[in-house]
Amino acid sequence: ALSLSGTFAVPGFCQDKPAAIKPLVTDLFTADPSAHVFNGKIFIYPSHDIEANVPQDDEGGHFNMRDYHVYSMDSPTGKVTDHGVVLDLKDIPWAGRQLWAPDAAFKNGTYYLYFPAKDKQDVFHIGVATSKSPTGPFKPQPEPIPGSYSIDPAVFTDLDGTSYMYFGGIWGGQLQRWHTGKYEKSLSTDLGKGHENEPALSAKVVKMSKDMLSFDEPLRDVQIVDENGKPILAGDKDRRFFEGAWMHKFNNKYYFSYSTGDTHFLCYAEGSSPYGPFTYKGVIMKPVEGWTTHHSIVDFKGKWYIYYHDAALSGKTHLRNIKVRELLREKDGAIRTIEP
Ligand code: FUB
Repeated sequence: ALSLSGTFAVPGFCQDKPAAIKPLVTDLFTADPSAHVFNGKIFIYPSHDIEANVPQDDEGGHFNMRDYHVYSMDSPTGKVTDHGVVLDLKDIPWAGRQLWAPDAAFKNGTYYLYFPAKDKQDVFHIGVATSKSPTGPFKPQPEPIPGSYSIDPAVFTDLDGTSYMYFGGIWGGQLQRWHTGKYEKSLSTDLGKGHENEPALSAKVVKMSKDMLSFDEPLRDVQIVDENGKPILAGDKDRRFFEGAWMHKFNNKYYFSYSTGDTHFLCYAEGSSPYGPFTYKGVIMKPVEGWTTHHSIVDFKGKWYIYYHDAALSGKTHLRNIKVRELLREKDGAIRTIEP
């Protein structure tokens, strides 16, 4: 099979010999990289992992992050510049703990940093902070986005200028607790035993308001269906949505990608509208070192790149490091599976 953009994407690194892929940042632990091209440069908005000495649990209590840094690069494999702390937990009036995977967007001459955090009652919501520069510092809004919950916001702006937020994550991300429309604390991981043959819990998608600070409509489910048009089931753990949503558009098709969490795949599904439904297509990346896997996909000068993380640097699942490699496609747009 031929790729559209060549096999030797990253200078000196062969797609088929991944051992050479190096962490982009080595002086801090970083994860969940959301990469964007602003003004011809790459900006990365990652989580900043720290050792907070919180014991590991199924709710991700050991991911106890307290601030965000922004990184920039002139090219996907170029020098990485750390722009320092751009938002700190102590400056977010509503937030209690756990600054998880963020994303960023640009509109109206303003840069928006979207981030999940637990409020003071330990319920995840999504906040937004603004800056006139892609490198911050970002000033948080006093309250989370009304109607937001759960984790892992990813904001996609279509060619017509409309922006959409995709978000959600089960287990520690608390998406299952909102299944009935109101917060239900007793659901700790997913819908639980006996629900395996029901449609899996869905990520959410919503159009953003013009000022990018609120939602413009009710939330919708991001439906993922199989090749027969049937919803992916909750028991189908190799394919069902877990967390880490991302959207990109290629050749007029919408590619919704995500992590399967406890089965550790990055997968994708394809659709003809930003709202879906999306048909499951395959695995983008097989399991990396560490429990979590999380990515973003970005076009830089006609080549596509995947930013992701693993835990190779520390050997500890909550102390991760971000990496990049080229994303290769077959002629029909299908994404070639990466063996990390
Ligand atoms: O970084 C904390 C959480 O781990 C993220 O929000 C998830 O996507 C997973 O990567």
